Amino acid sequence: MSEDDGRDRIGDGGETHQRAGGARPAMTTDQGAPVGDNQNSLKAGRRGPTLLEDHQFREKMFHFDHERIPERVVHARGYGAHGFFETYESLADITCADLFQRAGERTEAFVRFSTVAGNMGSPDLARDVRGFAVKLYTKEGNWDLVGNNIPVFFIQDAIKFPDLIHAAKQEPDRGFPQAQTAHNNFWDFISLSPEATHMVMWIMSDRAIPRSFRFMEGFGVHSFRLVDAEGRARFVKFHWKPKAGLQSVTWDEAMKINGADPDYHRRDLWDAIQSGAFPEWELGLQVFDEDFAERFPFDVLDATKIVPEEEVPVRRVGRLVLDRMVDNFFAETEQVAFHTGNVVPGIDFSEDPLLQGRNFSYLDTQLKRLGSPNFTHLPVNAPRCPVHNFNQDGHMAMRNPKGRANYEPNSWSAEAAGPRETGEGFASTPVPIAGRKERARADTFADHYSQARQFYRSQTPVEQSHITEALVFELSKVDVPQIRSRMLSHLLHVDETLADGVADGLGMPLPDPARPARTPDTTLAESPALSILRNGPDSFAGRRLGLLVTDGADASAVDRLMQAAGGMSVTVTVVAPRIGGVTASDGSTIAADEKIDGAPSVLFDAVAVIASEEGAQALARTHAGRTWLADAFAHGKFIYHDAGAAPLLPPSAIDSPDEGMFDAAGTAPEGFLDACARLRHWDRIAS
Ligand code: HDE
Repeated sequence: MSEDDGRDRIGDGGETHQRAGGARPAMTTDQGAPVGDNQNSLKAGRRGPTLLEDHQFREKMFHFDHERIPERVVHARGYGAHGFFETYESLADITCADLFQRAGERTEAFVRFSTVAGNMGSPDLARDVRGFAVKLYTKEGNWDLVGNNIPVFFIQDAIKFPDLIHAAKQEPDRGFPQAQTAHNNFWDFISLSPEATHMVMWIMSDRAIPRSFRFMEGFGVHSFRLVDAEGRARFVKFHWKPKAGLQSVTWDEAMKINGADPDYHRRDLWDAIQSGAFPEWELGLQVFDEDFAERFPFDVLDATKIVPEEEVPVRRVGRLVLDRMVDNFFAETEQVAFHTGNVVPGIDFSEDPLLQGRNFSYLDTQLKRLGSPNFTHLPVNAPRCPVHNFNQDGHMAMRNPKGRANYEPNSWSAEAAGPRETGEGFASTPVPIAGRKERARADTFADHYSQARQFYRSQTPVEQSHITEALVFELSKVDVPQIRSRMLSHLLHVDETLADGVADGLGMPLPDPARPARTPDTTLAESPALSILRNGPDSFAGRRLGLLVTDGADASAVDRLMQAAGGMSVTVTVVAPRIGGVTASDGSTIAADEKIDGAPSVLFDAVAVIASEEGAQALARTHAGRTWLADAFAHGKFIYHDAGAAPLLPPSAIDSPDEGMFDAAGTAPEGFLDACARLRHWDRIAS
C-alpha cells in the first residue's frame, strides 16, 4: 500500500498492478449506481474514522453479513451438475409420464450428490450413504427422484428419522465426532433398532466409500407406482446404473484421502465434466404387479428390503448424462430444492410409511432453508414448462398473477380470468385403503435379518472381509461394551462367521443371539448384483494413473506411457519431487502436475514410476517418497515401474513380486493399462 493515493497495489517494488479493463462491465451497487472505488471506505480524513454516511460500504457489508443460509439438516455437503435424460424407447405400455413417451426424447436434468451426516465442510470420503438426487424438468412439471446410493434405509417409519439423524450426527454435548458413525450414540441407536441390520451391512460395505460419484449406483429406494393412460398402476423400483461400472476405495485409503484431498469426489466430478468425459448412468426399472407383491416374502412397502434383481430384472429405459457444471455453486447446488412429492402424471407414490413421511418433510425443510415459499422461482428449481396458478405474494415473489383475477372460480372474461382446471393432470391411483386408526407396524415388516444375510453372503470373500473390518473399526470406537455386545447379538443372525470375526477383532465374547421379531429365512439365494467387485468396469477408461518421475527419468518411456493412457481415456497425473518438474535423461523437462507430498498414491487408481536410480534413491530418503509405492502396494494397486524405480519399491514387493506388478522392461504400457481394468490385485491383500 502506498500512502499517497490509498489505492491498492499488488506486487513488490511498489509497481501498480494494472487490472484488465476494456470489456469488463462497470461495477455498481445493488441499486445500479456506479462504484468508483471499491477499496476504501469513506472516512473523515485518510486515517479515519469511517463515516456513517458511507451507503456503499453499508450495502456491501450488509449483503456479506447475510450470505449464509442454514445448511441442510442432512445431506449438507453436496455437489451438483447439469445434464439430460434420454429415453431409449416409448414406455407408453406402462406409464403415461410424458418424458417416457418418445424414443430419443431428452429431458433437462440436475443432479446433486451428497454425504448424509457430515456438515457442509466435512470430507468427501466419510463412511456414509451418498445422496443421489435427480431433478428432471419434464414438459409436465418437475419430477424429483430423491435417491441414495444404497437401495435400503435404516428405518421403516418416518417418525424415527429425527432420532436416527440425531444419533448419527455429532454428539450434542461435545459437538463431535464430525461426519462419522464410529461413536457411541450411533451404535447405541442402531443396536436398539434391529430393523437397521440390513442397512448396516450396506454401510459397512465399500458402498459407503465410493471411489467417485461416477462409479456408484443410485436407487429410488421405495416402491413407487407407474400409471398408464388407462389408470392401470404397477409397482416400480428405480435404479441408476453407472456405465463406467462400480468402484470403491478401501478404508485405509478413505482415511488418507480425507487428509490429502477432502474434496476428492467434488474434484473428480469437476475434472471429468470439464475435460468432456461426461459421466453416464442408465435408468433401470424393476416393474412388478400386486400379484408379485403378494407372493414376495417381504413387504414391498418396507424400505429396509430390496427386490433382488435376479427375481425382477432391471429394465434399462434411458440414460442420464451430466455434461455441465454449475455456473455458481450457491445459486444452483446450494439452492436446489428436492422434494419427493414432486411427481408428474404417470408416476405415483406407494403407501411406504417412510415415503409418506418424506413427502411431508421436504417442503418444510425448503421453507426453513430458503426462507420463502417462492423457492420454486429460483432458476434451478423453476419448471421449464409454463406455470400458471393463483399462488401469490410471500418473500421475494417474482411470479405474481397478472390482472384482476387471483381466485378461482371467477366469471371474468377469458383473457382476464387466468388459468383454469382441465380435468386432466395428476390423478392419485385409487388404491383401496381400509383399517383402524392405530400407531402400529405391519407384521409383514417384522423380518429384520434375512436380507441382511442375503447381502452379506452375496459378497465376494474380499468384500466380506471389508465388512468385518469396518464393523470392528466402528465398534472399537464405541466405549460402552454393552453396545458392542448388542450389535454382536444381531450379527449372529446375519452370519456366524461374520459375528465370530467381529467378536474376535473386538476381543470380546459372543453374546446370545438377539430375540428376532421373526425367525430369519436362511435360504435366500445369493444375488450377484449386490457385489461391487462383480460389477466393476470393463476397462480402465475414466480412471486416473499417478505417474511418479524423478530427474534423469527416461523421457521416451514417459511419453509411451502417456500416449497409451491417452489412447485408452485414462487420465495421467505427473507427480514429481518438485512442482517445477524434472529434467529427463535427454535433457528435456517433464512438467509436473503435483509435488509428491501433495499427491500421495491413494489419490490414484493405479500408479507408475519412471525414475533414474539416483533420483529414486534421493526420493527414498523422504517420507513421501518411501510411502508412495509402499502404500500403493499395500492397497493392492497395479504398479508399473522401470529399473530405476527399484529404490522406491517396498521390500515386500521386491521379495514377492506378483501379477499386479509390471516391469517396464517386459511389458508394453498398453498391457499394463489393460490389466488395470481389474482395478486391484486383490490376491495380494486378501486376508
Ligand atoms: Fe431425505 N431429507 N429424508 N432421504 N434426502 C433431506 O431435505 C427425510 C431419506 C435424501 O441434495 C432433507 O432438502 C426424511 C431416504 C437426499 O438437496 C429433509 C426421511 C432417502 C437428500 C429429508 C428421509 C433420502 C435428502 C434435508 C425419512 C433415499 C438430499 C435437506 C422418512 C431414498 C437432497 C433437504 C439434496 C434430504 C427428510 C429419508 C434421500 C430434511 C424425513 C430414505 C438424496 O427434508
